[in-house]
Amino acid sequence: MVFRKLPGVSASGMGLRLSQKFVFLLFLSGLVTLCFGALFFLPDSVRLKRIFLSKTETQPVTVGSGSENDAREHLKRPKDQEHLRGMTSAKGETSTKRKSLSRKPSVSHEATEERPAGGKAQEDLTLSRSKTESATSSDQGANSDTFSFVKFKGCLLKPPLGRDSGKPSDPKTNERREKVKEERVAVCKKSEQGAQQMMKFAWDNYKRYAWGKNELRPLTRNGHIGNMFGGLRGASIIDSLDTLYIMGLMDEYNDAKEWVQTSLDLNSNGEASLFEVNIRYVGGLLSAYYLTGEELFKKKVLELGEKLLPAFNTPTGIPRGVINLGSPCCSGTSWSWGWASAGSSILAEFGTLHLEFVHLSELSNNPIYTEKVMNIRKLLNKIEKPHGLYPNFLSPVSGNWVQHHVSIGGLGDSFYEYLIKSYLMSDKTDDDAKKMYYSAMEAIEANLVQKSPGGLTYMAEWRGGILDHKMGHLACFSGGMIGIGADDGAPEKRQHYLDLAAEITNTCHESYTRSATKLGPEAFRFDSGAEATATRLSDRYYILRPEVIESYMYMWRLTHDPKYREWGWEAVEALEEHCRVESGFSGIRDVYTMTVSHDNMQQSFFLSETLKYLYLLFSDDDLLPLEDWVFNTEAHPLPIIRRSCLQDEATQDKTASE
Ligand code: DMJ
Repeated sequence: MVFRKLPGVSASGMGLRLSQKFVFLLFLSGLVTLCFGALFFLPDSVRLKRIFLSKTETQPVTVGSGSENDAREHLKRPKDQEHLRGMTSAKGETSTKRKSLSRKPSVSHEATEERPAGGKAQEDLTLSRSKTESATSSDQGANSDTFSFVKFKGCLLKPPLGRDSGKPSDPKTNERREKVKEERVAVCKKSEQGAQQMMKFAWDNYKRYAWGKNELRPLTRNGHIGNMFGGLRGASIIDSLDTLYIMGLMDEYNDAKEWVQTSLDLNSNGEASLFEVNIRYVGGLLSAYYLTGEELFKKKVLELGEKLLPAFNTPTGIPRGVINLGSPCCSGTSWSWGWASAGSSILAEFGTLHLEFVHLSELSNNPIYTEKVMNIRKLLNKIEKPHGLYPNFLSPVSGNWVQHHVSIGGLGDSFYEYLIKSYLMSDKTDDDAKKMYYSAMEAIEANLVQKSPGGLTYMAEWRGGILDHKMGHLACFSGGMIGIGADDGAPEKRQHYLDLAAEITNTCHESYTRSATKLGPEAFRFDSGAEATATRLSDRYYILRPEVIESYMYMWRLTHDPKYREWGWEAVEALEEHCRVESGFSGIRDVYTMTVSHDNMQQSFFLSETLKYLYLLFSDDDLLPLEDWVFNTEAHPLPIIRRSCLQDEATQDKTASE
């Protein structure tokens, strides 16, 4: 730049007029500011930048603001972070992986249309799935306060779908797995329908006859809406998203996704169960998001989560069971179930929100969801528990127990499940949940666990001190639950818990083998000479429930005892023989008779849970590894939150750039 000499003014500073000096200084300071500002635009690796800018300025902001962390006091730092190092081996590796992922072009779902077949199937599958995953290319949270999907993926120990989508090396097991998923294995007894196997058959019929409704009525070939979800629709679609995805049924997954995009209406008027909407819709959308990174699912689940909050507006903060999500007149009003005594709320309902709500806070960066469920826990911790047990009914007004009925089956079940899973999902930092779970287990063992004269271990129900020697099908999830909790209690009790888990699972298997159809009844008894059989007509039905198979799956993963896969296969054969009808799968009214009567309902949890657990049972353990995922009570996988890793990510970024 050339400065022209002004007439009559010497070039020396002394010769300049005051106003000229001022202009010159202004120009100089502008130049300095410009040069310094330009530093921000240099790549991270340029030395000058590192000299001039402090550490904090170069680090991207991570998930979890101060206030959010306050609300998550229970999520303390893990005791041992060594395993996280293994995950990222060289710190730069994570960062590089992340960068290359985010460079992928954003491809919409038409890229996933090819369905794999034959030998190249797995390769194609991975490809088509990864194209779907590229929806994350514009990772909105990568450098902001919002959730970063890419960072989250970097904190998983293993790839969610395993090396080869969980394909087992043993051909017989692989054949069984294929049968649970779709076609190709002609072992079906009803040969006409044999071309299409379980998940694909169930899904195709739902799509054909009940698309957009909540469930399929497979005999009458129409849709069912019911009254559990208020005005919400498409329960089978939301419940199937993750199952379709992990099975690699990508055309079907894309149809489901498109329905969510175009037709899922969350402003529906009607009486919805807070619990059911949470475990199926919130759980289903969360899993779909965490598996695929599709922003659509995140957007929808956050919208829905917000609509659930008014249910907590009670004197104690214990939510009521029913909520209206809909029209401007009634949105957010909530009330208790008419059948629940004295306007009470139900333990298994308000106690089965924790996993999903913690993830809602994670995704929204809003602590309110975690606060709501922590408040429930606080109250439960405070009140007196008869013999250390948690009764099933609690008043949301007074915060007191309403009756002394205790059950690990219906009305109580998933409350216990969510205690141990909250602990596991917090990367084993949520010590309150841990304490509550193991002391509840002690009380259950002292008061409910029984041995029958024939040597079967079971969980009785407790009515104010009197035992009812009955175990519900629902209670059969507890084999798996006790199994996954075995490692983290007192070390000397590890084997004891594994044995108890195996015994309960065995009893539930007995309830299946002792029926004519080899499917288990809704409830079985251990009195008046009965051993794991239903004695009442009203308990003889089977509605495609998953709990027994769920325990097989966990016990297989924990022990690798082949009997669990054999038991799972027995269930597949029984389902095929008795529950498969021309246009889908149906529950049956009496498991003890071979001339079955169908109930004309393909429950959405059949697609979400029963078939998913069967598929996982016949897959390698690296498909949704338990080191990274916990399943919500509707079998929707949610990732373990590795707080320290999410925070360390920023450091990794910086180190990588040096
Ligand atoms: C599912 O919706 C869930 O597993 C719930 O926790 C209990 N009942 C059904 C399946 O039986």
